[in-house]
Amino acid sequence: MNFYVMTLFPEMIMEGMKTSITGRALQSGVISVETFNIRDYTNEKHGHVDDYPYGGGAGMVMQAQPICDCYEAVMKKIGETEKKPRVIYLTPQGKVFNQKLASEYAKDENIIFLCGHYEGVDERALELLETENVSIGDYVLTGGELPAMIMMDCISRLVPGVLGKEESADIESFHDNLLEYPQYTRPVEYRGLSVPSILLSGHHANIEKWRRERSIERTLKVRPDLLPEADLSDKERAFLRELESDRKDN
Ligand code: 6GU
Repeated sequence: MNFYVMTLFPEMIMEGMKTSITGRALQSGVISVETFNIRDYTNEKHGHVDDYPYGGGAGMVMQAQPICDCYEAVMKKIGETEKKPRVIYLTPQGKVFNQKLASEYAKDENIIFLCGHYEGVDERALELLETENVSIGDYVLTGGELPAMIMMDCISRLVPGVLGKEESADIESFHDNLLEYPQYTRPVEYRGLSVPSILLSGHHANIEKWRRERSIERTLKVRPDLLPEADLSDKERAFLRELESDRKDN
């Protein structure tokens, strides 16, 4: 998986990506990240990349020229490909990123990100690059760099070889539309709080059942919107109905 990031803050991207699991994947070569500084491509003699919006209004708009020239440099670097690489423009005006989109993107060989700043990007640049506009949630950030890093992190862990065998085991964790059960490690007692005794019992079937129930409970409490899509057994459905009626009673 090769990521290309068009940005005004390349050091921010590299500093974030070279840490932890993505850093290890960069070292081993299963993923690559290359940044392109949009400012390097401006024809404006003072190095400006933005200007006032036509029609007035607050803030500045990133101009089409440096972005389009930057994009051409990226495409030249990628070279000939079977299909046109996806160009993702990070914007709160986009469709919302999720695990399903991540799995789709993880199949690509090359992905290009365009990180915007200021009040946005000249719409013609987005049209010319045929961008796919993506948001990471319903809140507003100062720029597209953090969203690009979040997306690269999420996509990377789906690329074969990025996670170790142990880590890969829970790659499906969000797929079945249930939140994770609570985890505990040593010691058995900490500040008066004990590990649930069932986890020390060694009875694998009971532990599995307990974990599934805690997952269902937690999902009902904080993400009930996920439950209609969750894959539950008849017994688990009955357990859920019981929880729901308990909640109504209280
Ligand atoms: Cl992709 N960009 C910015 N600037 N803010 C956001 C976002 C993206 N997604 C959520 N908020």
